[in-house]
Amino acid sequence: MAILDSITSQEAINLENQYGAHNYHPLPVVLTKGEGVYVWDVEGRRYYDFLSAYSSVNQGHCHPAIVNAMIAQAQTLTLTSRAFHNDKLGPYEEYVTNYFGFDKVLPMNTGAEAVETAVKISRKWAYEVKGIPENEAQIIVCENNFHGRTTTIISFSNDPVARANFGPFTDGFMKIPYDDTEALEATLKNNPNVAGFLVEPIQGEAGVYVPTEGYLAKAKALCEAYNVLFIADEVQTGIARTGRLLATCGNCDCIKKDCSGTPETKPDILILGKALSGGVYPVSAVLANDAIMNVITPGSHGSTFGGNPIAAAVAMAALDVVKNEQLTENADRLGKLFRSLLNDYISTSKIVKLVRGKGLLNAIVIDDHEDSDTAWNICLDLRDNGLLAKPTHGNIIRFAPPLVMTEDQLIDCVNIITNSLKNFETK
Ligand code: IF1
Repeated sequence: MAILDSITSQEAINLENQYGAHNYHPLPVVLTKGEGVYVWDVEGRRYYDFLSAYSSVNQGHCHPAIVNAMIAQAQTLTLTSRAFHNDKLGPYEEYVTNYFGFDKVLPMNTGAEAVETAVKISRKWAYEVKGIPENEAQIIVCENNFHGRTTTIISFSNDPVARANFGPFTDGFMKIPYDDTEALEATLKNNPNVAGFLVEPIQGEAGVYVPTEGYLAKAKALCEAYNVLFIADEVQTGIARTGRLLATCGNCDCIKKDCSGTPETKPDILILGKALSGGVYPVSAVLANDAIMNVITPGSHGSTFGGNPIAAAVAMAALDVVKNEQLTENADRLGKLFRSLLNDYISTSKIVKLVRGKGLLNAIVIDDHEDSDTAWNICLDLRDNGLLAKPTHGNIIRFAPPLVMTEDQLIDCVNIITNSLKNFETK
């Protein structure tokens, strides 16, 4: 059947319902175009995108520099597999390892693949370097984590919906409360076979939980003390989203100078995805220094598309945009303005409990029980007022616009958000 050259929103939704697996419950809006901070639906309505494809389009939708890099490479050489070398992978590997300050990178495609890769590297390091008995390695994770949807990753999730009827699960993971270094220390003290501690610097899906100041530094120090790998999943928090190049960067002035992270919180293994490509192509990466990455030998890990020429060209262009357009500084400045303006509203609100976040990764908590539909209805109202956002768990609405937003656009969005919230203050 010829692809329809124009389609109504309802027709598109009907096709998805009939022919697509029902693994999402999207907001009822059908998008057909994206540019910068805006997206348009098939009826021509324009919206501010306040989700950024879960922090993938930090550089704005269809950034010309990134798209042009993809077009140029796509017209030249798209994929060689790793059976042969190509002229883009080495230059990209040099570029991205220097950009983040690590010796080596293992290129993958999705965030979950990168998390799985980090798990495998940590285990192999535990057996071959640390000397943990084979098949005894443990990785510590946090309750309410989100690291992806593969069977091994949901094995260490505590989200019943993400786990239901997908067993049996993978062994070798221990859960502790998030933002709790005492629990981490106790677990490290009582378990000699820990390979690594896998943590989100901010728990995104759980509801944008920002840990207490010093948590990451203390966690890294404990990992060092117990010879355990500090593994940071920055798939969602990385690439300038939180007002630092990485959320594991400390509060130094790295946004003012070239810096490869703060030593006190620099991870042993860094996991990146999403905005590594500006949302143009699936690109993820695992970075580590030689003492860890050199456990990987030919044949021990791989991927057909991992490190392909398009991914390499797109990622270099996407990271260039972050530096050239000073997106880290912009996210830091506009994030502070966003939370300040929202707090002004919250001081008189009966339904919004708080706003929290870092940089342009923020969320508001609606003062309602988790399974109420208030947050969903607020997002429908926001859609009707020209802004797209979606609740994360029940009563929490995440706000994550592209980092290319201007101050005037942000103020316009805050007005849209507060006007919609006012419609629910009396309900
Ligand atoms: C969905 C949100 C969820 C991630 C972190 C790894 C991955 C993700 C910290 C896996 C992916 C996406 C997945 C998407 C919704 C979105 C998400 F937090 F960003 F909102 F689910 F929690 N680490 N997050 O956030 O990366 O394999 O998807 O490339 O699965 O519903 P991926």
